[in-house]
Amino acid sequence: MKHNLADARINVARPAWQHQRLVPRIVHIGCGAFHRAHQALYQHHLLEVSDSDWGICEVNLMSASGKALVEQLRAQDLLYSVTEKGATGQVVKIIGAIHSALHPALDGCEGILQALARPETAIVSLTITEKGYCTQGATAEPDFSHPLLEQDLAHPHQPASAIGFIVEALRLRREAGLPAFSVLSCDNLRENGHVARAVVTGLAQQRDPDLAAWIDEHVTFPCTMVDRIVPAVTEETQQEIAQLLGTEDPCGVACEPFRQWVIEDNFVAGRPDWQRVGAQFVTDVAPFELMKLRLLNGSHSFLAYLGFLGGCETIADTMQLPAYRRAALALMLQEQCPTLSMPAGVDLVDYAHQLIERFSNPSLRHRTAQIASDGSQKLPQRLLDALRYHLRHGSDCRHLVLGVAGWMRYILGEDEQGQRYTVADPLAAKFAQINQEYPSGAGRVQALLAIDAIFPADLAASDTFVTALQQAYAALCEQGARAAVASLNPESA
Ligand code: NAI
Ligand code: CS2
Repeated sequence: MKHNLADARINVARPAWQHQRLVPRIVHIGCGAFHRAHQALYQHHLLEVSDSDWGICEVNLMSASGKALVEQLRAQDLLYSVTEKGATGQVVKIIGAIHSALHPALDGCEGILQALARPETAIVSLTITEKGYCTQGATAEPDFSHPLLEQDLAHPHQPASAIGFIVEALRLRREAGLPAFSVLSCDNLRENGHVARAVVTGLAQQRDPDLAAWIDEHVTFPCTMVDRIVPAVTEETQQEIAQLLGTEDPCGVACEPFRQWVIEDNFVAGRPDWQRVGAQFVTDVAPFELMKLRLLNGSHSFLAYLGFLGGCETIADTMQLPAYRRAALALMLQEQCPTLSMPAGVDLVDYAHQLIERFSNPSLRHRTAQIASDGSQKLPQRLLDALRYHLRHGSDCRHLVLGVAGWMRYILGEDEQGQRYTVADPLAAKFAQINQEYPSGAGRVQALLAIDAIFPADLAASDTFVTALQQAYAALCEQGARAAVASLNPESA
């Protein structure tokens, strides 16, 4: 069935402009749920209030689902809906910021390289997940043994990774005498722009040091802090969206009302005036990034592992349990906030309380299992960085320790009722090997701590940390997640 939001009987206003207005000045790689509810929506709002002509050429590189989304967007005139769901109601918008949509299986590598290399392209933005940067664990160093980068180096004109496409496109631009573009990472990584710079110039260096030097001189890699809770779309969500719209929208997404975007203002070929629609341009994103990655994402991961093991399907379910609510707030205020130094005027206590309210949104079904995925790529910036701070200062970090213990227990792949489940993580094979050899006990904790792609050597060698972690892991396995969480703050139980 053709889904055409441009002409179907729908209950929502369509974009007031014609598609011809858009010029593809942005190529976005990773047209996932978050991008559709965040960056593309910001651009849509800018198109509503200005004469901007910036449009987005969407590129999905991975998986069949990425290809299906591109085909679906093309089938519905590149329109899709965003449903913002608050505790008291929802707002549906039809987004008209997409100029085109590409996938290698439909357009070939050359189609995507042409889009990246054409003169209009000024920004290449990314939401390719933490694992999409093909780094060596939590470092910013490219992992050249990664299958995607191996393919990029073996067939540089037919790249496989997002990084490989960017390097090859920059080679083509340089050869054609065209200017460079900016690379705008919108992924949940600390110093995401610096990570993008390191992997792009690192891969280029392997191919051609002169190209690497050109990239280093001419391409900018602004850092960003991005924030909007956008759960993966479920069948139930799709039905809700269809009800609200009056027609199905397989590209539709649902999210919370809150959105925030803090961007380093460092663009070599210009940028949209996103500040007109709520984005903040700053010279130093780092404090905002650390605040968000530690307070929001750190407590998200804590709640995901301990909530899933405690029988909570969603984050909102964990907020119904007083011990979990207290633990999340204590983690933020007592163990994450002391590690931060914010510009004047930022109220971290208020931010923490707002996060608890956001997590409690009953209309968003953000699954603990989704947040629990890819923990090997998330733990360092969400929990381990703050842990290292507390070990240096000799300060209490029992919530952070239990969060790590919760991750170690979760990746066993069996819940507290003995039900098996799949652990989604780039290191899942490594975990399965350890699970086989060490299904329980202190040996298991030691074997996991020895994964240097996750745990820095100083942390794994800290007697204070290892002792606390062994005790927390043993208690978690003996008492269960709910009791272990309750024991964190017994005085206020
Ligand atoms: P999603 O699963 O809907 O989309 C993931 C996108 O990344 C897809 O387009 C997929 O094709 C692409 N991708 C996956 N692995 C890749 C790889 N190795 N190379 C290139 N592309 C790859 O997930 P969603 O919700 O869009 O999240 C994506 C990222 O956005 C997250 O990992 C995070 O970094 C960031 N983010 C997500 C938020 C959310 O609440 N969902 C909020 C803030 C940031
Ligand atoms: C979540 C994030 O899936 C996860 O790991 O913690 O996607 C979270 O929803 C966003 O960072 C919120 O901005």
